[in-house]
Amino acid sequence: KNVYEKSVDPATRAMLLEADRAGIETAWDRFEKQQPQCGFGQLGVCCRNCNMGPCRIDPFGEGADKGVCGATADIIVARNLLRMIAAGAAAHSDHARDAVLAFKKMAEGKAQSYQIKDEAKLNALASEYNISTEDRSPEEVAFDLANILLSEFGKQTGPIQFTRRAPAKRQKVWEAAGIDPRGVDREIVECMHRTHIGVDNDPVHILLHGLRTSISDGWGGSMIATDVQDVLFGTPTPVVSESNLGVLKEDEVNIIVHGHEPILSEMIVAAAEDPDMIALAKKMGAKGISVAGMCCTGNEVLMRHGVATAGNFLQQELAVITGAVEAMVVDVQCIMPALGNLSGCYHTKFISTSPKADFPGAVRMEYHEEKALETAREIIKTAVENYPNRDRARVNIPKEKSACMVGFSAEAILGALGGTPQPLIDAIVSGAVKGVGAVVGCNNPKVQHDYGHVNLVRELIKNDVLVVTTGCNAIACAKAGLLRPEAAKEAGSGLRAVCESLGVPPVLHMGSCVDISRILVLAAALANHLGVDISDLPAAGAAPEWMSEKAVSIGAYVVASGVYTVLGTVPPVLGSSEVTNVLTKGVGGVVGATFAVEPDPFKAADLMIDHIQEKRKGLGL
Ligand code: BF8
Repeated sequence: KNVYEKSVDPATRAMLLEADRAGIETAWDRFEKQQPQCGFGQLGVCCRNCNMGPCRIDPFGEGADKGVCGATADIIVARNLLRMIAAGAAAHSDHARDAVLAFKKMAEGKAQSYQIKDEAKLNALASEYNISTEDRSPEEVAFDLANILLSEFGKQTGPIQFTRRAPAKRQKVWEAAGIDPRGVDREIVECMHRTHIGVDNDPVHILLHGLRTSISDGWGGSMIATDVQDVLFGTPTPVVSESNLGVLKEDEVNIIVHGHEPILSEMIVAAAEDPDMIALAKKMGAKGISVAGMCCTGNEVLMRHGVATAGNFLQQELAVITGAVEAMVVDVQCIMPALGNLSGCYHTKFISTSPKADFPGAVRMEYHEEKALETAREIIKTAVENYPNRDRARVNIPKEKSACMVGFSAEAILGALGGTPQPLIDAIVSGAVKGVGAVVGCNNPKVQHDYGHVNLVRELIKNDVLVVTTGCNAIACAKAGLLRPEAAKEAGSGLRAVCESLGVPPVLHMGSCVDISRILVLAAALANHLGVDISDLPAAGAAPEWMSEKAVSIGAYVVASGVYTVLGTVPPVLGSSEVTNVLTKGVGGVVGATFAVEPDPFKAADLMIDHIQEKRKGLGL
């Protein structure tokens, strides 16, 4: 493949050419070397769950049709999918746990770098949990809230509180199907137990537990992460910024924060503003210090502070290849271990900070809440002192960058509408806005980088579907200029008029991947206002370039919440016709929504629009 076939993004193309010229390998090259990828793995029919195996089922029906224990392709595929959901839910929810632990330390006065930034949200959460706020300091309230939230993770019986934010009709659906979740830790442990040799061997039963686990992520772990982070760092409101590799500076110390947890990136952003650090940068010959984000921690600081985003998942190596990054600072999730070797070819310091995540070739600067700002300062200092090592001859920053308006939390959207979803509902009823499309998820070298994202979103807005976005899709949209209010010109006339009257883009950036919980809250607000279930709304979801296990958990909880979801890359389930049928048809009878797979973004848009039209009819619109 040439660079044009690899990505639609000009900055990415430029850096891929540079990588070729410098003889540097990227994910695309490693992807090529993996071809042909293992057919058994792609179909999901390989089982490594015990040491009688590994076993694999012959998809052509000529060889083994059962593993040593007797597990069929249906059982193996379902079990493998359940383990993917468990891993994805664990990643989101363990992130959430760390946010709550930091929040608790803040409340105890043990993490002085953090404060309560959104007291109104703290009080709203306290009232949701019946925690008294009268005559009590915010920290006392926060302490009680932190303890209750911590206990939610391991709640053994009964649903956790945030799942009660779902419309009552949705909760009944979950109860009827036996998938109303308990605490996310319990559900994940049960996934691992059920998929151990000789436990759960009914594909439908296994998949139902997958839905249950995913709900405990979306309406549990992920939602806890979002809400606690909002209390600690502020609930996002609209802010303007820039995106793509062109945000890196020729004459400043460039620091990239990459990963997922704002607990770290917030402190880096704060420490970079320290006048002593800026003075040191000047002493080193730089004009200043510039922090840019990557992936979801980038989205967190973009949403709250307008910190520019350097790119999405497949651009992480390219950032180093610009030769202009003094430090690539990472915490957890979606960080390629390849960054270690790659940084060694440049002057970039690859700094890992999480006690949970180590990488070959990384400098470890472990990060603990008690000394948050101190560690952040040390990290900045390391980056600044690395500036003189920058080899000017190797600096190659692509010029491309796009403006973007971001920061559309559910609160900000409702606020912009005057505190009630009614204006949006009126626009949907009048047909000016046909419905809402939630487009999210990763990059994947199986797909031309950003092609699926940008084309699907363009097609939706052209057809008057308002798009809400998170994660790497949001960054793709930012780079393509779709997060500017002027992008309303690319929308159909109805959506365009609505956006222009509100001064907002037709694609609303709602945050990181844990912030898909914001989309759930917005969907619940719309459904409750109309007195219907989420599955009745003219709404559809999509993940055009997904690759991570987190995305599998997200897809499952979005469907379990009643939203039809189109995947752009094929999940490893085609080895089982039963599992494939359940996901694309049968599950509809249980939760009122199904999955579809459609790699072509134009056809995917058609599927979503058809679904939206059908739901409009159902509502009599
Ligand atoms: O959590 S979209 S590649 S960065 S997994 Fe990862 Fe996928 Fe990007 Fe954020 Ni989400």
